[in-house]
Amino acid sequence: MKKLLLLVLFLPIVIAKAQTSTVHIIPQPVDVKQRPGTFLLTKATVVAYAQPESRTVAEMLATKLSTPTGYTFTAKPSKLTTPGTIQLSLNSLPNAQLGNEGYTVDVSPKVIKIAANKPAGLFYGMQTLLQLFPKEMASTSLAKSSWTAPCVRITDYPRFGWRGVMLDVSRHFFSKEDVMRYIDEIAQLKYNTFHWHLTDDQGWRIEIKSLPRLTQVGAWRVPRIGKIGQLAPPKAGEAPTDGGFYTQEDIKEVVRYAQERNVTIVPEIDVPGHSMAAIAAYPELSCTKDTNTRVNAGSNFSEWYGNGKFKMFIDNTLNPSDEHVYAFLDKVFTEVAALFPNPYIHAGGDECYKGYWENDPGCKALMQKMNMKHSEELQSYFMKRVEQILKAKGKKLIGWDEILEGGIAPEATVMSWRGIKGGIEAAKLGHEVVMTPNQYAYIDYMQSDPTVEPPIYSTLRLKTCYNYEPVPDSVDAKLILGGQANLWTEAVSTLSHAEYMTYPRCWALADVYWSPKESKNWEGFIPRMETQFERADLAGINYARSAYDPIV
Ligand code: TNX
Repeated sequence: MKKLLLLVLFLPIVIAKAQTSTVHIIPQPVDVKQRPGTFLLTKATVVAYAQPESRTVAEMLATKLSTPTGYTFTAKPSKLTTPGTIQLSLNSLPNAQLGNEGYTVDVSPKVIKIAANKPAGLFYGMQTLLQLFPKEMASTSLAKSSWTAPCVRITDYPRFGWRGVMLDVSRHFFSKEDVMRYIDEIAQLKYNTFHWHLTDDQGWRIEIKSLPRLTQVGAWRVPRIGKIGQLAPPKAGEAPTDGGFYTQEDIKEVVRYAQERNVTIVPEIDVPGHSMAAIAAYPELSCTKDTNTRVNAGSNFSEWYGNGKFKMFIDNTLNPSDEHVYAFLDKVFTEVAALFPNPYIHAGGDECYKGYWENDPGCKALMQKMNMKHSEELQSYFMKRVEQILKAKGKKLIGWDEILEGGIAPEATVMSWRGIKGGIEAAKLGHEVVMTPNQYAYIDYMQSDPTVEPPIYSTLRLKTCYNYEPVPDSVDAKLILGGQANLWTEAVSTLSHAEYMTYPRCWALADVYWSPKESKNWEGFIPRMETQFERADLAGINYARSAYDPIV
């Protein structure tokens, strides 16, 4: 009798425990309270939106629920929550705790309610709800399952406002369809920023109507002949080998697509270094004005680190002493600013070789006139001019941490990539910072077994990503806007390979940038990741299963 009583007393706890393990959400929500019972999705379920502003997300949810179940849901306007309803509604009184991106999800046996202050929150509530259903809900075709979600009350909001992923489309070109798919994937993980690295030595990828050669010439590689670092002169009729670019119509389409998913796009035009594609199109912008300059067909590494020394063999830098360069940049940024609603434009600033500047009469004269002692000050002068150009167009400058050298532009935001030092220095100077340190957030680095992955010069293990803490000690946490994962693509040429490099590390970093610091728990992450492997299989998303293999 006593035993029976004990069983009756503890049974609900046992059941609740067993059910807790079914809630596998990435990123980990702030608060999950599970209750007994489930909601059963049937073909009679109604997807309702309480206000017109909730309609877009409701329609997305209806589509998402229809594909694997085979039921045909359509979103309906309704304030009612009759049994069998999934309702999306905006809070009439804003809930301060939730902010602009937070949400609550309430699953009871009869109704599911997703509530938020803003549509962005509803979008994230939807992503969470989809992960409450069985993994088959991730399927992109008809699937079989019992379509139940556990009864639960989730309250959730992000730790950081900037949760980004960067994709380099210069070293290898990715079609607009690939880019949209990648954006859709990261949006499901509650990333809200897509940093689009649009230009580099290996290709200029954005149409600038007033400067047509940027894409006519700069978007296409030519075959390399000659030794490393020495581009051979063009042969008559030499055909471009590979490349591509986005028209302005393509860009608008991608921006709209991202907006519907609460993703804002930060475009990057990388100057004054990494500019060989622009210089191939307009050689007069460099110091050497070498008309034999070609879009760099080699990789970044072979080109730059020959003999283990940092040296540029070909001038890939814009001439900071030439007013034509600023006129050129004004044209470029006028068109870029008009295409992207995001207040930030990334202007690069990284790895600028200054050897050609040091020998250029114009640069020397400018240095003398401005009383500069070091060529780093020339880069500082350049970035400050860029900031002025952007400011005149209502935009804010963000750049890689080299923009600190020689004096940072007054209002610039710093992306800290060479570790966290730059981020700390910028924050101490009162500047805003986005953390993307290479040792924690560079997803172009190898992640697992070198025998199955193409070798790259460094390694970043999953657990290291997971354990990353973006706010350094001793800085004002308010200045750390958030962080990113960066995918450079010297060695990545397909979307499938990009996905392989991205997951599971961007699942770990989704927790880092969204979830409360206190909820960090590696052991707790593993089962959530394993569920995510299964969802990815059904969704046709590639990933590196070996990434958490303990033997490597
Ligand atoms: C450094 S990160 C670069 C990129 C390379 C990357 C490779 C940064 C601002 N510059 O040009 O692709 O290393 O890991």
